[in-house]
Amino acid sequence: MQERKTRMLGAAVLAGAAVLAAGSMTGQAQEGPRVFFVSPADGATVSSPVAFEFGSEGFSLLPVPEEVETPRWGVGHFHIGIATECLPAGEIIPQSAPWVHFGDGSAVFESLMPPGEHTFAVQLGDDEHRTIEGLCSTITVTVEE
Ligand SMILES: [Cu+2]
Repeated sequence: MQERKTRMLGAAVLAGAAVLAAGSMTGQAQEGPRVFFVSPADGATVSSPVAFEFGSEGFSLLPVPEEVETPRWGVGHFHIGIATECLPAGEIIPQSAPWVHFGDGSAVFESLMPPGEHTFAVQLGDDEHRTIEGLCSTITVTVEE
């Protein structure tokens, strides 16, 4: 009888741990999906051509289909804004400078840049290239002579 009680207590402790784990997972989920620069780091000094790598969490990166009837939910592709800031949510990202689309689903890019301090934006767009709330981040780097 005593042994059984101990086992039940063990189960209760495990259940408590599971609740705690679920609680911390909920905490992560509240942060939601995000996009970011894997490199360069914000504030870094780099040489030209500048090599970029984009990253994301909580979002599927897939090539844009040839024909889009309805943009797929939770799916998008990267865009880089060169020497510019994030666009507001809900806007269509222009198919022209300073924006470059990665409709093939890629996450790397190289760009020749003049020396000086430049801001870059990585912004997610859906199949219609429309920006999504919260899915953009910027870095400012210094390109050396
Ligand atoms: Cu696009």
